[in-house]
Amino acid sequence: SLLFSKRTTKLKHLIQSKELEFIMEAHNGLSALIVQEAGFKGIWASGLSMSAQLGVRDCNEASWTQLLEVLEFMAERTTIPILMDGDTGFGNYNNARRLVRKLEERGIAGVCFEDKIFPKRNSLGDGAQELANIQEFSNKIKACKDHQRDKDFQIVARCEAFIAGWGLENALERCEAYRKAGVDAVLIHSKKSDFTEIEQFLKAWNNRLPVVLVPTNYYKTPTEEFRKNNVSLAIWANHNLRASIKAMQETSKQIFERQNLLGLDQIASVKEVFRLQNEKGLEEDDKKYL
Ligand code: SPV
Ligand code: MG
Repeated sequence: SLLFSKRTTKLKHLIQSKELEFIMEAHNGLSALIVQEAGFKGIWASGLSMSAQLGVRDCNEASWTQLLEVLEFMAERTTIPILMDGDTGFGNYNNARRLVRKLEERGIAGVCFEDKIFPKRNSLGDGAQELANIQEFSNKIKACKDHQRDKDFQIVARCEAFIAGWGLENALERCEAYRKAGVDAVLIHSKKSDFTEIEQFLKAWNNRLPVVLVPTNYYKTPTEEFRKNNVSLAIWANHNLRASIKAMQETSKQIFERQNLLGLDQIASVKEVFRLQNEKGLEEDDKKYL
């Protein structure tokens, strides 16, 4: 059983097994715990969400050590594996491979690197996107695989060819190069609202390595389509962040307008806050140690 396995081994299984699996976005210790309690087997440490919860843009405004701090809290409150959105690796092969070691030290199970230029821009925005040189990015992947200490630590290569306006041929050429460089899985991204370009990729790719998807924009595609096309992992990439934004906006507005705290039935109780913080665990320890 995988129950007592290392988190890297668990993530490896999620990615490498034939079954379609799902991981859910979290962006701090609390949201990570909430994802785990909901039943998910893994967590996506989204770059968009981690930067947004800090109030900054998703273009590497937060430094990688600031993100490490966030990730450490996420790992502390959970036992399921965390896949970090590592953007472009915060520099060249040397910066990326140092990040890999630091992630291993903090209990993070894997990282996803995308083939763009530092500082990256979010893939769902309207701006132009510049892709990394294929050879340079492949070497970055190889350096990271060579440098990891735990053989099960997962590295996912994210191909942004469709995002940058290139076609199927470029996407396949890139993913094949990353496969040859030794990556564990490929993530093919799209910002189209339909599944067509991803489906064409999946058919042509033909399972050469496990494939990860982020169906934020083509969310209307039935999940069954992913299963039929042998997708390995689907990432629900930003939905806890977006849920919390709406809840906080509505709550702040209501309290501001009414100048009282009546009728806030949608908020969690203070008791629930304590439960999530594991106040009870400390009470029990106090009896033993105080
Ligand atoms: C993220 O969640 O940060 C991602 C996915 O990288 S996307 O926002 O679609 O680029
Ligand atoms: Mg991202």
